Amino acid sequence: MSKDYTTLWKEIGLNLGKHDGLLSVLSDAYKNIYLSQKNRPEGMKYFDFVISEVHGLRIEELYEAKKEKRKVIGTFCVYVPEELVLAVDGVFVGLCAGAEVGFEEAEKYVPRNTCALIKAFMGFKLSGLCPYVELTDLIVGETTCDGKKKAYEIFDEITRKMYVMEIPNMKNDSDRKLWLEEVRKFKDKIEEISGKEITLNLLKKATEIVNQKRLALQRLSKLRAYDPSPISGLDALLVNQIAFYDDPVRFTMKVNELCDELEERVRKGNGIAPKGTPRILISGSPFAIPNWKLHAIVENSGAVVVGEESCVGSRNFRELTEENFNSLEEGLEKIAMRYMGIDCACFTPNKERIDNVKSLFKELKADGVIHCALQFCTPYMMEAFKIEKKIDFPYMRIETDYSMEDFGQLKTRVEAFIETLR
Ligand code: BJ8
Repeated sequence: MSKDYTTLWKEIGLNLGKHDGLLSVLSDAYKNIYLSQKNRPEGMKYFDFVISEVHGLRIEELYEAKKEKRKVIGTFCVYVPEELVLAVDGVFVGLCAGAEVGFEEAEKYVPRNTCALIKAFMGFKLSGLCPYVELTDLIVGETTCDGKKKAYEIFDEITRKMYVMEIPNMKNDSDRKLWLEEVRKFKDKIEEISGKEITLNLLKKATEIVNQKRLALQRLSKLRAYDPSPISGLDALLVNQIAFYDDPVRFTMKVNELCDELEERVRKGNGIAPKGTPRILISGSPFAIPNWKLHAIVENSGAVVVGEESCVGSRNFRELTEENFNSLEEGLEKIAMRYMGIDCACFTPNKERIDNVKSLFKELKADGVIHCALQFCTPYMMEAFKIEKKIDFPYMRIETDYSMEDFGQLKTRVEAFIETLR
């Protein structure tokens, strides 16, 4: 970290002792997993810096933003429309956590067999380790899976900051109407909390900013289709994770700079692994920071990850919001429509997801798919079987969590799978 942030962390109310311990574990993990990679693009230096300052400079930025009366809005899901938060000059941050931290505390509130993502965000808060939660003015949940729905009720008792958007389970006309109404209500809530009115121009500008971010991530994704891939899956995953934390305009600029460099690499045939290295598409539950386990296993087993069919991945940037609206109401409709296009496993039926896995496999010229569901995540565990029956390419299913206990066993299975692709 570039400086000592202890005073700031104390003021926010973090548990300083535990927090120091967390940072030291994370910094070791980052060195081992990320900084040990060979031939990384220069452009990754920015993202290394962001990670090193994820509880430092970025927190200070949020703190300063609050002093300027800007509102910090935390979320857990890609269904929450970022455009509306940016339209009031708010700061939009993801609150999902990807480490087995504070689980003992979390298990005092939720059953042991709750998915790791839920236990992690609760555990971080209950252990006084998440500066983002502490700085939020509003935390927006959504009625996706049952685990999240019920966890938000408890999280509200702990934080008193929750607002929950109702997300339908189907995509019929009546569901779309309900969702549009939810988007309208969210606009009202954001206006109320920020004390600012969302105008047509503000919404247009915000839509453009979010679309530019998605376009940069699409550009990065397309570059991974080359063989050899110019960037490792680990590095691309990191960029996709940081998309939920960084300032969107700065982030877009840095991703585009990275892509300029990757294009140059492609021209020179400079890949992260030799041409012909087995190429893996990972599909399934989201990978929140610092969940790098599966990517590390795959890339240390002689393959390269070329894409993530996940919310920390293509599900976050695949669709743009149409910008050609001429009234606020029309803008809200376009936003509602864009977000209803997301293919989370919480929907039924969810045929789009199978189609999207197939087309991503083809676009990225993958050799095999590893479907990864977090343990106890029923929607993704169920869809893993469904996808397997509808595809005709190499595929393996895994269920895992944030612990390292299954590392060896997973590595053996992944190595055997990669061997079949050679
Ligand atoms: S749009 S995937 S971000 S809900 S892993 S908490 S589903 S039991 S995170 Fe998600 Fe939105 Fe869907 Fe994406 Fe539940 Fe599964 Fe846990 Fe999950």
